[in-house]
Amino acid sequence: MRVLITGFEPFGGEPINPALQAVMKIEKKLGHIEVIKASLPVVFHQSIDVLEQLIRLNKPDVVICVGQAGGRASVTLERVGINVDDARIPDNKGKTPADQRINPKGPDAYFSTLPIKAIVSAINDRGIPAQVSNSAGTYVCNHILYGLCDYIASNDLEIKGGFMHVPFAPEQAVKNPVQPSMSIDDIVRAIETTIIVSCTVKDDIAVADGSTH
Ligand code: PCA
Repeated sequence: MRVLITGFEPFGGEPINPALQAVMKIEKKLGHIEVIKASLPVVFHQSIDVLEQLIRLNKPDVVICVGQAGGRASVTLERVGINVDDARIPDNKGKTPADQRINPKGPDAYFSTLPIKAIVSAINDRGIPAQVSNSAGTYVCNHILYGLCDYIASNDLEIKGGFMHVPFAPEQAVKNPVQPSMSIDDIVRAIETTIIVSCTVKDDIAVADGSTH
C-alpha cells in the first residue's frame, strides 16, 4: 500500500511547524507500506491544488494530512471537514476569507474516512495521548480536510483520507510555558501508528467516545 502524508509549513509567526518536522522524520517504508512525504503551503486553495497534484502524481491508497493545533494537549484525529473558510489570522499569502464556502457547489461537510477511533485507541496504547476531535476549525487545516474529501468524492476515488492535528513542540511552548506541548518523537510515533492502522483496519471500531460540548 502507498500512503501520502503531508505536513504544513510554519504559519502565524511560529518558527517551525511540528507537523512538518514530524512528517519529515517518518521512515519511507513501514513494513510493506510505502510512505510518500510532502509539505503543503498554509494558503487557502493553493494548498488543495498542491495536494491534488500530489495525489495525481503518486496515486496513494491513503492520504493523511497533518497540521499544528497550538493549545491542544493531545494529537487529535479530526472527524469532519466543513464547507467554510473563516480565517482569524491571515494565511501565508495574507488572505483572511470570512464565511466563504470552500466549494460553493459542494456538500456542507465530509466525514474523514480514516478509522479514527481505532487510530486513537492504538496511539493511546503506545502511551501517547490522542483523542477524536469534532472540529478542525475554519482555517487552512479544515480547508485541506474538506478539499481532500471533496476531491476524493468528486473523482470517485478509492482513497481513504483524513486529518490529524498535533500539539506545539516543546521549543514552541518555552516562550509561553502554560501551553501544552508534545515531543517531536512522540508525534512521529503517533503519525506512524496512524499510517499503520489506516492501512490495516478496514472497519473502524464502534466505541462511544464523543464529546458533550
Ligand atoms: N495548522 C493550521 C493550518 C496549518 C497548520 O499546521 C490549522 O489548524 O488550520
